[in-house]
Amino acid sequence: MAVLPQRKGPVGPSDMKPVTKTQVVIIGAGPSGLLLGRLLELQGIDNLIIEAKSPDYVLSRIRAGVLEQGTQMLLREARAAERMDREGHVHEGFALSFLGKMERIDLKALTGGKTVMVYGQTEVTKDLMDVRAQSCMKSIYDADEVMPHDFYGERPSVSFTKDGHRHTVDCDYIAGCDGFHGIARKSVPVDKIKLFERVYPFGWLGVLSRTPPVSDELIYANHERGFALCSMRSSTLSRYYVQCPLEDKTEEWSDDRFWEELRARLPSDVAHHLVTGPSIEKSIAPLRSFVAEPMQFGRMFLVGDAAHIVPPTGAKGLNLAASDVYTLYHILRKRYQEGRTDLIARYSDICLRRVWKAERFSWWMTSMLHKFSDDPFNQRIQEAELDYFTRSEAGRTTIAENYVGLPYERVD
Ligand code: RFL
Ligand code: PHB
Repeated sequence: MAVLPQRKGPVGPSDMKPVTKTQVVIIGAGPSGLLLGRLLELQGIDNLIIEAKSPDYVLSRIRAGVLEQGTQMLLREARAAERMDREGHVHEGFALSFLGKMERIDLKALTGGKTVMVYGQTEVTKDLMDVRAQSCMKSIYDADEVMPHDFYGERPSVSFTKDGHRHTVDCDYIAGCDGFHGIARKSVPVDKIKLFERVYPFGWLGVLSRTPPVSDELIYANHERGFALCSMRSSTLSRYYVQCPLEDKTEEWSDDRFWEELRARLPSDVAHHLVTGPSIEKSIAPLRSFVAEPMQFGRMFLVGDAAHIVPPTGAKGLNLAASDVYTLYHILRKRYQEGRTDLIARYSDICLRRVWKAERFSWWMTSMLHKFSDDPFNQRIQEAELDYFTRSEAGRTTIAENYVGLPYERVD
């Protein structure tokens, strides 16, 4: 029987009775961990979230902006979508820019009515934190030395240090939702896991500014100077990116330099309309493709960035995390409500089929849109590929159906 807290909110064990047993321990309070925790809670499945950082730190990370319909559906099922449905912006298309022109991908027309929602990951995380704070499920933030144990046996546990005290929580299952640098994947014996990786020779310099977006829809730009992306969070908040050398530091990029470089990579009529202003956040992110196989190790599952990373060019990372959550949520629901222990072993295969397709799309978009070398041959090939795909309805449909998100596989 789990010891549940009587107080609401993310509190540590120092000021309340410590939890010693629960059904599912979730490591990491990013979007994967919070969404899984909430969906399990609504099914009456007891869970504890253990997070290494503080709530403010988790909320300070500016990341994804584009949600597939499957991700939106899950947030609604989690009853955490009220603000998304009110403040998010439905996008029916986006543009690919190359050779000084723009070609629109009409997502809605090409996919039989599917669209995406522009709503920031920070807001998704905040909404999920808020619903968790109102529930009786417990979250422990600022936990040190988090460690999963005995997941190949019948009685796994997770230990951690909080306020100088070491704690251990027994559980039935562990969900490793702790991102690429987390402990869950690293605690798997090396002979039980296979890693696939591609590191790209450039990064994305991202800027958030309180300026109206240059366009109503996202623009992904191929240019001989390098890739650029025009995105947004709202009608008054823009998010822009330019490809930059990996070794660059944000201090080397004054706001003026950033705006000048962005303008140079956009078609002139778009550049002309760009409204600039002081940056309110500026960061450089490396680009990586990465997959860990399998994604289940006895009674421990890897979920989201803990198991796979995609370069952000296809807007797939958060959405893939959500589809893992969908699969694990249904497997655990059927395990607890119908006694279906047979489904546990299917988690990895179901997830990886979708993961590899999103890996392929993200890698392909990255390859087609970024500058990899000074060789002008590569630039011409990219332009030919963009021209070929955007002129053909089959080509546009391929891009659109991947961008809105491939269907989820049913769990039964
Ligand atoms: P997260 O968000 O990394 O959360 C993991 C959490 O685990 C905690 N943690 C630990 N907790 C306990 N013990 C430990 N030992 C721990 N180690 C780590 C961390 O503090 C953290 O709170 O993983 P999660 O939940 O799987 O979510 C994945 C998404 O964050 C990620 O895929 C997306 O942000 C990727 N991404 C995008 N995805 C999209 O779907 N659409 C987009 O438009 C999009 N744009 C982006 C992106 C990622 C970017 N960057 C910076 C990598 C744009 C960028 C620039
Ligand atoms: C973002 O708004 O941060 C964003 C949008 C689309 C992407 C990547 C990032 O493909």
